[in-house]
Amino acid sequence: MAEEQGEEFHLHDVLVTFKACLSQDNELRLDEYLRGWKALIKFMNSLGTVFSFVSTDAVNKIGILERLRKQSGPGDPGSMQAMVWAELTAKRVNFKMAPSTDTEASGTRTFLRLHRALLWLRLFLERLQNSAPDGRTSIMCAEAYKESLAQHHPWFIQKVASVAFYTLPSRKVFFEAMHAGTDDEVISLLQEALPALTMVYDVAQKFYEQNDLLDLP
Ligand code: 1PZ
Repeated sequence: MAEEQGEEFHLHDVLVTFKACLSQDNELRLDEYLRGWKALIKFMNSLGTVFSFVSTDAVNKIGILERLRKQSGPGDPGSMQAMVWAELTAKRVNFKMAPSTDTEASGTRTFLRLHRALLWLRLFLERLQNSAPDGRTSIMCAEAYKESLAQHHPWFIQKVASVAFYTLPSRKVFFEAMHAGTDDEVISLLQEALPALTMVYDVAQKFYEQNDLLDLP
């Protein structure tokens, strides 16, 4: 796929990938989802090393899901829903305890971690899209975090995150790093990307909610 070529991040790649994530009957294709995440990590890394503690965890979780994808048999449809059903049937999902190793971690709880982070991204990009040219990314990021991931993180992670937000580059640098043209072009691409991202998020949210999986440790 085009988005895996070269090191530079293009906002457009994320859009294409997240648009390709859902099948007509709303099956969420894991390979596309993980590809979208990898593009996002590339973006985050292009902003500097301060966020390595964030990207290390995300990269790790992408790795867990990729490994599970590789292990799945030829009949596997490759969707998030199929993975969750298979794990539930095999009693691979631990409802009581967090995994102590990566190999113990179910795909179901690992996907949930990325899914929660996707809400942060969505809230952050919404703010970025509507921000004034002198808008502060650190504030947008902190607000989005408070409304999403923070609710699932222990206080010490919240503290580290809140300090890290102050080191975020400016709106101008963010826009440039997206490699999508002028500010107006970035904004119109965001306007297109956000509904695609939201649809993917909503499908997963509804599925986890219906199956009572939103609080997996
Ligand atoms: C570009 C700016 C990036 C700001 C990112 C905002 C996210 C804030 C802070 C997150 C700290 C993550 C440290 C690790 C936390 C883990 O404990 C949790 C729970 O996993 P568990 O311990 O249960 O196995 N991990 C997560 O919540 C997943 C977090 C992934 C964050 C990825 C954000 C990526 C954003 C893409 C940027 C374009």
